Amino acid sequence: MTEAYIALGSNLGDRRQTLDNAVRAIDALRSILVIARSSLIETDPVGPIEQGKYLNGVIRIETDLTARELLSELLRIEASLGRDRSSAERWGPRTVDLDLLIFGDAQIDEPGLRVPHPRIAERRFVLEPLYEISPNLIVPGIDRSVRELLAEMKGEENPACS
Ligand code: A4P
Ligand code: MG
Repeated sequence: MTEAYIALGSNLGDRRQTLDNAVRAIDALRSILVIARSSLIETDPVGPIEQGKYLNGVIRIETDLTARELLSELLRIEASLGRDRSSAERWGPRTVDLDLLIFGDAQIDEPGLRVPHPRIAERRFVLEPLYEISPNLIVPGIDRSVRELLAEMKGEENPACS
């Protein structure tokens, strides 16, 4: 069994309903057990595209899937919840985004699969919900805890207080 973390995001449609449905669909798989779930927080959109606010959250799961199998299940669930990638621009609005953040202690850099998620340490909308459920989790490769990464981010934003 591997412990893994998945980021949830939505900024189109009934965001809360969609994310609830996503967690339910993940938990319904025989190969995945959802063991912790953060609150859903409203966040300002990050990135160059003007778009609505997001709801973001994180879940912790246990699974006997491989990282690649898990990602393909996540992509399948995104599609089943109505995410249409054909017209989607990168960083743009989406009904649901499921990102594989961390997969045990794995460090993977292959076409179509990068773990830990390459932007995990820069994103408050990921670190804050992760902090709520796993403040002491060490991010593989970066070798710092979620608590430390969040504290560093706060320092950066307001150097006078660091
Ligand atoms: N892929 C590779 N590794 C992974 C992984 N660890 N997890 C591949 C998920 N996918 C992974 O993903 C593109 C491809 O990356 C997948 O098909 C998979 O094979 P995507 O979700 O279609 O691409 P994207 O989300 O448009 O781009 P990207 O760069 O992943 O964007 P992010 O990082 O997901 O950012 N602001 C707020 N406040 N909250 C948000 O949730 N999200 C984004 C999207 C922008 N701004 C945001 C938020
Ligand atoms: Mg994504």
